[in-house]
Amino acid sequence: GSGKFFVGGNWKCNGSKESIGKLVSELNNATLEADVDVVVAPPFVYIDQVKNSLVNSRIQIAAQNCWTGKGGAFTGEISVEQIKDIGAGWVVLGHSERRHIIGEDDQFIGKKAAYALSQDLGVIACIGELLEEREAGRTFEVCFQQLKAYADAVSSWDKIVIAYEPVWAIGTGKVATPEQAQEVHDAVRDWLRKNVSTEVASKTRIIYGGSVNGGNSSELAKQEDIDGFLVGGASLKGVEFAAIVNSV
Ligand code: G2H
Repeated sequence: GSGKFFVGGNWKCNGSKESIGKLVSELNNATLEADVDVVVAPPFVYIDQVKNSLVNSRIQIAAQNCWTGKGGAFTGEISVEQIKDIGAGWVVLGHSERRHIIGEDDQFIGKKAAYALSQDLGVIACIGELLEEREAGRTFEVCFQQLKAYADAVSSWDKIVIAYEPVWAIGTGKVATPEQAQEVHDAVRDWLRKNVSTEVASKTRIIYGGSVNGGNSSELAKQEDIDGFLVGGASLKGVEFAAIVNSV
Protein backbone atom coordinates (compact mmCIF):
# COMPACT_ATOMS: atom_id res chain seq x y z
CA GLY A 1 0.00 0.00 0.00
CA SER A 2 0.84 3.67 -0.24
CA GLY A 3 0.81 5.95 2.76
CA LYS A 4 -1.83 6.17 5.40
CA PHE A 5 -4.98 4.07 5.02
CA PHE A 6 -7.91 6.25 3.92
CA VAL A 7 -11.58 5.49 4.56
CA GLY A 8 -14.34 7.70 3.23
CA GLY A 9 -18.02 7.46 4.02
CA ASN A 10 -20.13 8.63 1.09
CA TRP A 11 -23.57 9.32 2.53
CA LYS A 12 -24.94 10.17 -0.94
CA CYS A 13 -28.41 11.76 -0.96
CA ASN A 14 -29.47 10.16 2.33
CA GLY A 15 -30.47 11.37 5.75
CA SER A 16 -32.40 13.97 7.69
CA LYS A 17 -31.39 16.26 10.55
CA GLU A 18 -32.55 13.54 12.91
CA SER A 19 -30.88 10.50 11.30
CA ILE A 20 -27.66 12.43 10.70
CA GLY A 21 -27.66 13.55 14.34
CA LYS A 22 -27.85 9.89 15.34
CA LEU A 23 -25.10 8.86 12.91
CA VAL A 24 -22.78 11.59 14.18
CA SER A 25 -23.36 10.53 17.78
CA GLU A 26 -22.47 6.94 16.82
CA LEU A 27 -19.27 8.26 15.23
CA ASN A 28 -18.55 10.34 18.31
CA ASN A 29 -18.79 7.21 20.45
CA ALA A 30 -16.69 5.04 18.16
CA THR A 31 -13.05 4.20 18.72
CA LEU A 32 -11.19 4.74 15.45
CA GLU A 33 -7.80 3.34 14.53
CA ALA A 34 -5.30 6.18 14.93
CA ASP A 35 -3.36 5.63 11.74
CA VAL A 36 -6.24 6.04 9.27
CA ASP A 37 -7.52 9.14 7.48
CA VAL A 38 -11.27 9.18 8.06
CA VAL A 39 -13.51 11.38 5.94
CA VAL A 40 -17.31 11.59 5.78
CA ALA A 41 -19.26 13.13 2.91
CA PRO A 42 -22.69 14.34 4.04
CA PRO A 43 -25.15 16.03 1.66
CA PHE A 44 -24.22 19.75 1.36
CA VAL A 45 -27.13 20.96 3.48
CA TYR A 46 -25.99 18.89 6.48
CA ILE A 47 -22.26 19.67 6.37
CA ASP A 48 -22.60 22.48 8.91
CA GLN A 49 -24.61 20.29 11.28
CA VAL A 50 -22.05 17.50 11.01
CA LYS A 51 -19.12 19.89 11.44
CA ASN A 52 -20.69 21.39 14.57
CA SER A 53 -21.70 18.13 16.19
CA LEU A 54 -18.63 15.95 15.49
CA VAL A 55 -16.53 15.94 18.63
CA ASN A 56 -14.04 13.61 17.04
CA SER A 57 -11.96 16.28 15.32
CA ARG A 58 -9.92 13.72 13.39
CA ILE A 59 -12.92 12.94 11.21
CA GLN A 60 -12.63 15.19 8.16
CA ILE A 61 -15.46 16.29 5.92
CA ALA A 62 -15.89 16.01 2.16
CA ALA A 63 -18.47 17.55 -0.13
CA GLN A 64 -20.04 15.24 -2.72
CA ASN A 65 -19.63 17.66 -5.63
CA CYS A 66 -18.42 21.17 -6.47
CA TRP A 67 -18.63 23.79 -9.19
CA THR A 68 -15.89 24.07 -11.84
CA GLY A 69 -14.66 27.51 -10.81
CA LYS A 70 -15.23 30.51 -8.62
CA GLY A 71 -18.82 31.09 -7.48
CA GLY A 72 -21.19 33.63 -9.03
CA ALA A 73 -24.24 33.40 -11.26
CA PHE A 74 -24.46 29.58 -11.30
CA THR A 75 -27.87 28.76 -9.87
CA GLY A 76 -27.94 25.63 -7.78
CA GLU A 77 -24.18 25.14 -7.67
CA ILE A 78 -21.85 25.14 -4.64
CA SER A 79 -18.35 26.58 -5.01
CA VAL A 80 -15.06 25.22 -3.77
CA GLU A 81 -14.63 28.43 -1.74
CA GLN A 82 -17.95 27.77 0.01
CA ILE A 83 -17.02 24.16 0.69
CA LYS A 84 -13.79 25.30 2.31
CA ASP A 85 -15.56 28.11 4.18
CA ILE A 86 -17.90 25.63 5.85
CA GLY A 87 -14.96 23.53 7.03
CA ALA A 88 -14.72 20.68 4.55
CA GLY A 89 -11.30 19.62 3.29
CA TRP A 90 -12.23 17.25 0.49
CA VAL A 91 -14.59 16.77 -2.44
CA VAL A 92 -15.73 13.55 -4.12
CA LEU A 93 -15.57 13.91 -7.92
CA GLY A 94 -16.36 11.65 -10.85
CA HIS A 95 -18.58 9.31 -8.88
CA SER A 96 -20.35 6.88 -11.20
CA GLU A 97 -23.74 8.17 -10.08
CA ARG A 98 -22.78 11.61 -11.34
CA ARG A 99 -21.27 10.19 -14.53
CA HIS A 100 -24.08 7.82 -15.42
CA ILE A 101 -27.22 9.27 -13.80
CA ILE A 102 -26.47 13.00 -14.02
CA GLY A 103 -24.38 12.78 -17.22
CA GLU A 104 -21.09 14.39 -16.17
CA ASP A 105 -18.26 13.71 -18.60
CA ASP A 106 -14.50 13.38 -18.17
CA GLN A 107 -13.76 16.93 -19.24
CA PHE A 108 -16.27 18.50 -16.83
CA ILE A 109 -14.97 16.32 -13.98
CA GLY A 110 -11.37 17.21 -14.83
CA LYS A 111 -12.21 20.92 -14.68
CA LYS A 112 -13.73 20.51 -11.23
CA ALA A 113 -10.71 18.53 -10.02
CA ALA A 114 -8.28 21.15 -11.31
CA TYR A 115 -10.17 24.01 -9.68
CA ALA A 116 -10.61 22.19 -6.34
CA LEU A 117 -6.89 21.41 -6.21
CA SER A 118 -5.97 24.96 -7.18
CA GLN A 119 -7.82 26.09 -4.03
CA ASP A 120 -6.14 23.39 -1.92
CA LEU A 121 -9.24 21.21 -1.53
CA GLY A 122 -8.42 17.48 -1.55
CA VAL A 123 -10.03 15.41 -4.32
CA ILE A 124 -11.38 11.88 -4.05
CA ALA A 125 -11.24 11.11 -7.77
CA CYS A 126 -13.52 8.23 -8.72
CA ILE A 127 -13.13 5.93 -11.70
CA GLY A 128 -14.73 2.63 -12.64
CA GLU A 129 -16.20 0.53 -15.43
CA LEU A 130 -19.78 -0.55 -16.15
CA LEU A 131 -20.68 -4.24 -16.16
CA GLU A 132 -20.92 -4.35 -19.95
CA GLU A 133 -17.49 -2.74 -20.22
CA ARG A 134 -16.00 -5.37 -17.89
CA GLU A 135 -17.70 -8.15 -19.83
CA ALA A 136 -16.32 -6.75 -23.08
CA GLY A 137 -12.79 -6.86 -21.61
CA ARG A 138 -12.58 -3.06 -21.52
CA THR A 139 -12.06 -2.50 -17.77
CA PHE A 140 -8.50 -1.15 -18.01
CA GLU A 141 -9.21 0.92 -21.11
CA VAL A 142 -12.19 2.64 -19.42
CA CYS A 143 -10.35 3.24 -16.14
CA PHE A 144 -7.26 4.57 -17.93
CA GLN A 145 -9.35 6.97 -20.01
CA GLN A 146 -10.98 8.35 -16.85
CA LEU A 147 -7.56 8.58 -15.17
CA LYS A 148 -6.11 10.40 -18.17
CA ALA A 149 -8.84 13.04 -17.91
CA TYR A 150 -7.73 13.80 -14.34
CA ALA A 151 -4.05 13.65 -15.30
CA ASP A 152 -4.57 16.04 -18.22
CA ALA A 153 -6.40 18.54 -16.01
CA VAL A 154 -4.36 18.63 -12.80
CA SER A 155 -0.83 19.77 -12.13
CA SER A 156 -0.27 18.15 -8.75
CA TRP A 157 -1.28 14.77 -7.31
CA ASP A 158 -0.42 15.66 -3.72
CA LYS A 159 -4.04 16.00 -2.63
CA ILE A 160 -5.67 13.35 -4.83
CA VAL A 161 -6.94 9.99 -3.63
CA ILE A 162 -8.11 7.69 -6.44
CA ALA A 163 -11.25 5.68 -5.76
CA TYR A 164 -11.74 2.62 -7.96
CA GLU A 165 -15.43 1.80 -7.95
CA PRO A 166 -16.61 -0.82 -10.43
CA VAL A 167 -20.14 0.31 -11.27
CA TRP A 168 -21.52 -3.25 -11.11
CA ALA A 169 -20.45 -3.41 -7.44
CA ILE A 170 -22.04 -0.16 -6.34
CA GLY A 171 -25.00 -0.53 -4.03
CA THR A 172 -25.66 -3.98 -5.49
CA GLY A 173 -24.24 -6.08 -2.66
CA LYS A 174 -21.90 -7.62 -5.31
CA VAL A 175 -18.51 -6.63 -3.96
CA ALA A 176 -15.48 -7.13 -6.22
CA THR A 177 -13.35 -10.04 -5.03
CA PRO A 178 -10.06 -8.97 -3.41
CA GLU A 179 -8.30 -10.34 -6.54
CA GLN A 180 -10.53 -8.38 -8.96
CA ALA A 181 -9.97 -5.16 -7.03
CA GLN A 182 -6.23 -5.75 -6.62
CA GLU A 183 -5.84 -6.40 -10.36
CA VAL A 184 -7.28 -2.99 -11.25
CA HIS A 185 -5.51 -1.14 -8.42
CA ASP A 186 -2.21 -2.57 -9.61
CA ALA A 187 -3.00 -1.54 -13.20
CA VAL A 188 -3.91 1.98 -12.04
CA ARG A 189 -0.62 2.29 -10.18
CA ASP A 190 1.23 1.05 -13.23
CA TRP A 191 -0.60 3.59 -15.40
CA LEU A 192 0.45 6.38 -13.00
CA ARG A 193 4.05 5.15 -13.12
CA LYS A 194 4.11 5.24 -16.92
CA ASN A 195 2.04 8.37 -17.48
CA VAL A 196 2.65 10.61 -14.47
CA SER A 197 5.71 9.62 -12.43
CA THR A 198 7.18 6.88 -10.28
CA GLU A 199 6.79 9.11 -7.26
CA VAL A 200 3.10 9.79 -7.84
CA ALA A 201 2.53 6.08 -8.51
CA SER A 202 4.07 5.08 -5.22
CA LYS A 203 2.56 7.87 -3.10
CA THR A 204 -1.02 8.10 -4.39
CA ARG A 205 -3.57 6.21 -2.38
CA ILE A 206 -5.92 4.01 -4.41
CA ILE A 207 -9.04 3.12 -2.46
CA TYR A 208 -11.77 0.66 -3.38
CA GLY A 209 -15.52 1.34 -3.38
CA GLY A 210 -18.54 -0.80 -4.15
CA SER A 211 -20.53 -2.73 -1.53
CA VAL A 212 -17.78 -2.58 1.09
CA ASN A 213 -19.11 -3.63 4.49
CA GLY A 214 -17.95 -4.74 7.90
CA GLY A 215 -17.80 -8.34 6.72
CA ASN A 216 -15.65 -7.99 3.59
CA SER A 217 -13.36 -5.03 4.36
CA SER A 218 -10.51 -6.86 6.11
CA GLU A 219 -9.94 -9.32 3.25
CA LEU A 220 -9.92 -6.45 0.75
CA ALA A 221 -7.61 -4.41 2.99
CA LYS A 222 -4.97 -7.15 2.86
CA GLN A 223 -4.40 -6.60 -0.85
CA GLU A 224 -1.14 -4.87 -1.62
CA ASP A 225 -2.55 -1.99 -3.66
CA ILE A 226 -5.77 -1.34 -1.71
CA ASP A 227 -5.05 1.73 0.42
CA GLY A 228 -8.52 2.21 1.86
CA PHE A 229 -12.20 2.36 0.97
CA LEU A 230 -14.99 4.60 -0.18
CA VAL A 231 -18.04 3.24 1.60
CA GLY A 232 -21.65 4.05 0.69
CA GLY A 233 -24.51 2.14 2.31
CA ALA A 234 -22.45 0.78 5.18
CA SER A 235 -21.22 4.28 6.10
CA LEU A 236 -24.75 5.17 7.21
CA LYS A 237 -24.28 2.93 10.24
CA GLY A 238 -21.71 4.38 12.66
CA VAL A 239 -20.71 1.12 14.27
CA GLU A 240 -20.20 -0.67 10.95
CA PHE A 241 -18.33 2.28 9.44
CA ALA A 242 -15.99 2.30 12.46
CA ALA A 243 -15.41 -1.43 11.98
CA ILE A 244 -14.40 -0.76 8.36
CA VAL A 245 -12.03 2.03 9.46
CA ASN A 246 -10.52 -0.40 11.94
CA SER A 247 -10.23 -3.28 9.47
CA VAL A 248 -6.80 -2.25 8.24
C1 G2H B 1 -19.91 3.17 -4.18
C2 G2H B 1 -20.05 3.14 -2.73
C3 G2H B 1 -19.62 4.46 -2.13
P1 G2H B 1 -21.84 1.40 -1.82
O1 G2H B 1 -20.72 4.20 -4.74
O2 G2H B 1 -19.16 5.45 -2.99
O3 G2H B 1 -21.39 2.85 -2.39
O4 G2H B 1 -20.86 1.07 -0.73
O5 G2H B 1 -23.23 1.60 -1.28
O6 G2H B 1 -21.77 0.42 -2.94
